[in-house]
Amino acid sequence: MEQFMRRALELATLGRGHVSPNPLVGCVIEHDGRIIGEGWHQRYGEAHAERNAILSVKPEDEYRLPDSTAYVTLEPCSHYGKQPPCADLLIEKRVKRVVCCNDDPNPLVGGQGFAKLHNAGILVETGMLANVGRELNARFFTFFEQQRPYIILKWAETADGFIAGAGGKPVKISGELSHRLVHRWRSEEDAIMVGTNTARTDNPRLNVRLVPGRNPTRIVIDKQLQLAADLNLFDNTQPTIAYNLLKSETVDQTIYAQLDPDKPLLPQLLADLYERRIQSVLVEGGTTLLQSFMEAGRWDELRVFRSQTVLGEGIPAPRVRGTLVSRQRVGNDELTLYKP
Ligand code: AOF
Ligand code: ZN
Repeated sequence: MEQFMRRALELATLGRGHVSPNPLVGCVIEHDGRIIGEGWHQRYGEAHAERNAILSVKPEDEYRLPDSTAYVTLEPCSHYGKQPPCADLLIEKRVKRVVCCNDDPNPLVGGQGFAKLHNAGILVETGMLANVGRELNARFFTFFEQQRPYIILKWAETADGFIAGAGGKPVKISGELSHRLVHRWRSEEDAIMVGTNTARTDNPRLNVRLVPGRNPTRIVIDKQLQLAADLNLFDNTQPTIAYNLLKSETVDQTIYAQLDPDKPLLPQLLADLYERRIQSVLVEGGTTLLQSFMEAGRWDELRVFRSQTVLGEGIPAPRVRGTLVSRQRVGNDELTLYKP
């Protein structure tokens, strides 16, 4: 029954901001139309959704488990990671049926959770509200299925289409509310990335200041290692990965990662971020970098702020090649979302 899965999906969202790089997972245990247990994955490294749901079952309801259905938003795991396998727990408690939204794309699990349950005689069903489940864990699915992080492109442009002043001179474009929203986005993704020119002309800190939340890893492209060492990006207050063509070396919190100049850079960079287990990246500019993600077709979301400011001249915003998803006002700015 979909209503139980909807509840499990709602519970899963309670883990947002605390479980990455793990997926958001919720679980509801239903007996004869009544919920007898509920749980969700609350924090990275801690108990999975299924265990929390089983633990919440009252002693007087425990005898009902063999006649109950577990609604889990993701295939129960089959491996020993930071936690023991959820499939084993469901088998031990002898639930009758397990219903899921999606198969786990993590190769450590990938189908083996369902196989374990099935072999133990538990009825298994998957694909319920599958689209909602995939949307919930878009970063996790993109990461494993495409072996690269989920890419969010973001910029702010003036009413006449510029993202910076003449010669790249930084100018204030979007308003205070938009600014705060960007800080919240920064706190929600694993990493933020900028190109060489933006690092040099804006000297950004790329941290989370205007809202509470954790700082992401910073990523910069600096092919010839020409950026000045006293830029905020290299202040060692949070990790920074500097992709370059010259060396691999780690100094304090700054990681120099070397790419091969004879191969296309973007695919190498994405493959390296995959190796480093970075599941999502917010790309904040400038135009060249944003454009290269769009041209390579390697992006998942685009968020554009348009302000009422008029500049007259400057660096033009990249050309959008995507499908419009939504439009909303943020203070005096307009925020438009696109998908590929
Ligand atoms: C589940 N239920 O609630 C979650 C699952 O290191 P571990 O033990 O925490 O395992 C992490 C992996 O387990 C993660 O990559 C994903 O494949 C799965 N997450 N599985 O059955 C849960 N969070
Ligand atoms: Zn598990």
